[in-house]
Amino acid sequence: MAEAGAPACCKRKRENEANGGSQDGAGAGASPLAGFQLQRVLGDSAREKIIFLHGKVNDESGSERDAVVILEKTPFLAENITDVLHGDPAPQLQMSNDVYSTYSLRPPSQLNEIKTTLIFPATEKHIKKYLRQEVFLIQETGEDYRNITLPFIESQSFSLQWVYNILEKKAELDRIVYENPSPTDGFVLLPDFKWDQKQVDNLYLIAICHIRTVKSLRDLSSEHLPLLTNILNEGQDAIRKRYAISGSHLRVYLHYQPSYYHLHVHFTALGYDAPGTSVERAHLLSDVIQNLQLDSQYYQKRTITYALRADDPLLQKFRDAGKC
Ligand code: M7G
Repeated sequence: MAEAGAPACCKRKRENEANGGSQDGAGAGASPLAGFQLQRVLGDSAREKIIFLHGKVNDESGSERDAVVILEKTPFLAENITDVLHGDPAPQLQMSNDVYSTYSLRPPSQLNEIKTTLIFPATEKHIKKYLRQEVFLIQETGEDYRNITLPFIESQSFSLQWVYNILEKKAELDRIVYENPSPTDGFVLLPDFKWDQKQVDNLYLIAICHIRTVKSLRDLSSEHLPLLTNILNEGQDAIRKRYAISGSHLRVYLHYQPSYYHLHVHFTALGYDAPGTSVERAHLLSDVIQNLQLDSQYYQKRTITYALRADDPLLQKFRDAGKC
């Protein structure tokens, strides 16, 4: 079991990546973003300063393919604030009243970065994932899981290629923070692609287990307790060493339903209101461990409540079965 990668320093890691240090080809060649033709806005949030876009991009053969682009304004870095305030052009006064005034600042481009995620080519399922939709709560019994959900996820799920690329060290190798290489009880810990790694306030890592037969919470039994306790203890330890954040400041949880059916665990900074932490989706790893210690078959038996989007074919399956 070894802590992998360069010494702890988000900033240095970033410079590395900017210089082409990433081993998954990031930065090589022209970006498909340059040819992105906007089709529609799938969703946005003024509060989170994020927008999800569907567009078309020509692939290498010149055929038009679907693409999803996510643009997100990044959090402020305390070390840059002086440059933002004192920058050129000077702040423009918008209004002034008594002790109150508002300004518009136009910081230099290097202080005005936008985190951009591209999914290309994107499938219909990717587009739907980011399309804002009405959601409905489902109560899935163990039997519903076996009769309705399992056949559905076996027939159509997102590709796990990106997960296997990480486990096989074909992608994101230089981003690995920690690895326990045991094929049964081991995992790889690395930054989630939602995190730009510029500040720890919105820290977000994922632990991906080596074992490939566990799809989700539903497949867990007491035989997985060594794996789960390794993820919790060694994951927290590695994050404390790398980012100086203690276990008591981390939210460690699984999603049910996940988007990707290969067991993985989310680590987010407790003070960060990370997407996907609502009670109808997030299951704290420490609770999962305790439940399995009480009953090895806990997650095969219990009813789990979660939300499904209006256009999710799984919701239709539950409706067809008269379950909602
Ligand atoms: P999930 O619970 O299956 O679904 O989590 P969610 O995406 O709806 O939350 C999968 C996690 O893996 C998410 O937090 C994603 O941001 C993250 N993720 C997805 N992809 C495709 C990648 C990737 O290629 N690299 C990394 N590092 N993280 C990813």
